[in-house]
Amino acid sequence: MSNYINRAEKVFIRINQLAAISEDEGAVTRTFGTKPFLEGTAKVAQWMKEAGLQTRIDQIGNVRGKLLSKTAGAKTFVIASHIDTVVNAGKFDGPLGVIMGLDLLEQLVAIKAELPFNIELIAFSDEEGVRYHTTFLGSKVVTGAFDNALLNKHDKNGITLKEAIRTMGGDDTLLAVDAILPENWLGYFEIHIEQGPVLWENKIPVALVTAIAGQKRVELTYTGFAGHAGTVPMDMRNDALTCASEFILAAEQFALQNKDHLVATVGKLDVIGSASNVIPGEVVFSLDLRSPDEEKLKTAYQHLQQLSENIAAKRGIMPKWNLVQETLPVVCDAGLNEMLKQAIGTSNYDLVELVSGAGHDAVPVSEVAPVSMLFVRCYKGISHNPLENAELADIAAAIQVSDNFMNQLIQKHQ
Ligand code: HGY
Ligand code: MN
Ligand code: MN
Repeated sequence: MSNYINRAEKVFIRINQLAAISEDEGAVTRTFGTKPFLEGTAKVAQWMKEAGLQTRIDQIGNVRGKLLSKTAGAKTFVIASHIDTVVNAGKFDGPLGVIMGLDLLEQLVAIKAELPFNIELIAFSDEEGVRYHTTFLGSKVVTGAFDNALLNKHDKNGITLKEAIRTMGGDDTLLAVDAILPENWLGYFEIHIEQGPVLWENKIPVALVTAIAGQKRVELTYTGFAGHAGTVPMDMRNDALTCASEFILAAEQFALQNKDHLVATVGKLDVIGSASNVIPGEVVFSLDLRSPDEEKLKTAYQHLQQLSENIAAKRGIMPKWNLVQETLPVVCDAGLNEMLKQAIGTSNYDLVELVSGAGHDAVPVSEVAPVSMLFVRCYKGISHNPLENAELADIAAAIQVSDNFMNQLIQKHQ
């Protein structure tokens, strides 16, 4: 176990080095295309090069390191996660999977493993979708699913995704060239903190992910009528913010009544032209809906859309409902999961199988390849929060399981 602890210590050092590269003093924020983001990709590229991987940064800023097989025409097994973060993030969500993947490849290089397939380590450039409010930009390029219409999306400063790519030094006309063709994929493995409390509560270091919840991201705009806070009587107002507040609490109530299969979150809300003495005339806010059950997600979406219209009509507000992004629930590959199960058993850890409520780059990858994920126990399940943390022993355990998993995969394809 001491070897795994030593490797886990090196993972921790790199986690902290990457976390120190941030847009915000004293916090971890590295969003797509910013200067700290580019410093972060350069750091990861440097580690990959030092590990002896064939390294490049692709047109959308993914950092990619390849370990080649000597077998002609060998397929590619991808180990990946993301290195962009939410605002005021934790250190582990994303980077842990990339840095542990790097450790696995360093180990294979150290033992001069004969690879029957190529392995590509990828640090995806935009899983969170903070800047352009649409996720998986990096992984969609690698899977060939990138929609060029996204290039015209504007960020809050009016900069298009196309401009952001070009500013980073990328060429948006070559994005398709960066895809791994469907026939060349062998499979996908992503290590990620659980971002939930199950492993923490049960003091178990790792879990196998059986499925990933589907999600729908909506942008709602409520348009009322701005007015003077002091002169407009309460019963003569079209207040966009109180309308949004009624809808938000109703959506929360609905999700609570369906909490066994549904979560609903309003994470962003902007009062346009806000001032303390102005009745809000326009509000723009987000709605994030998730469920592992495709049908129930659809029903909840339709119910809440109707609820939004009813509340707005009652208050004389004009509602706009824009579905920004949606992904179907994903089932992880049974064959890869069988090997992960064995790896967990051989490493003498209890088997825990979880559905992921969080989205991951494994979602777009599941369109072109069999996917597998290993969750690592994290402090009280906290994530998207600077308190996010993981323990050395749990990371060491995840390294032990992942080593075993990779060895099984290599033996299977020898
Ligand atoms: O939102 C998510 O589930 C992920 O953190 N991007
Ligand atoms: Mn996240
Ligand atoms: Mn993540």
